[in-house]
Amino acid sequence: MRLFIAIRLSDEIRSGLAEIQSFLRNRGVSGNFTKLENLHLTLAFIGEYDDPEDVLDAMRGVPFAPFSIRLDGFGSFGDLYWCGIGENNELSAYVKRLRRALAESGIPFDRKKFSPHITLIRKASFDRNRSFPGVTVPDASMEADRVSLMRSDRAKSGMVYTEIGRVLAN
Ligand code: 2AM
Repeated sequence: MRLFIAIRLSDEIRSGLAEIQSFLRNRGVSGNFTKLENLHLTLAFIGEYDDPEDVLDAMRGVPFAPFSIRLDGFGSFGDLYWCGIGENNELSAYVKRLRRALAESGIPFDRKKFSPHITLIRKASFDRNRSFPGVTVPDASMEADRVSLMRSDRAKSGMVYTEIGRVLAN
């Protein structure tokens, strides 16, 4: 199964993100817009791995206190558009410890540098003769008090992400 570790987002954050998506859609940006229920913040992408219990054990070995995350910044990686998460020492420290625990348990994961973002549109395109619309990121934050192990499946209707386990903050 295809696995990743993520923070699931509050309704408030997701509706803020949906506002950005509608704004862009209304100004002529097209592409694969992430469905509301699929919006999440990935902390580590594991990929194909058939022992989720192993991953949960590694996650349980990394205790954390609840911390706050806030939407901040908008940008792109090529044709993928994202909304960022504000500079956050607690989040980066947790991700560092989490990734170390995965490595120590021999669980593979994508080692690309962690750059906290929520993907809003994949394969985005817009009329290059027009300037890209200026996005205002809504002021929205949430308390992260759990981290989820997610399974990703490709369905006819698109990607389906299912939480298959979670660890709670202390
Ligand atoms: P993305 O939104 O930047 O594509 C499920 O695919 C989640 O894992 C997405 O949030 C995706 O990030 C993230 N991810 C990180 N590295 C990935 C990789 N190498 N392949 C696929 N998804 C990856």
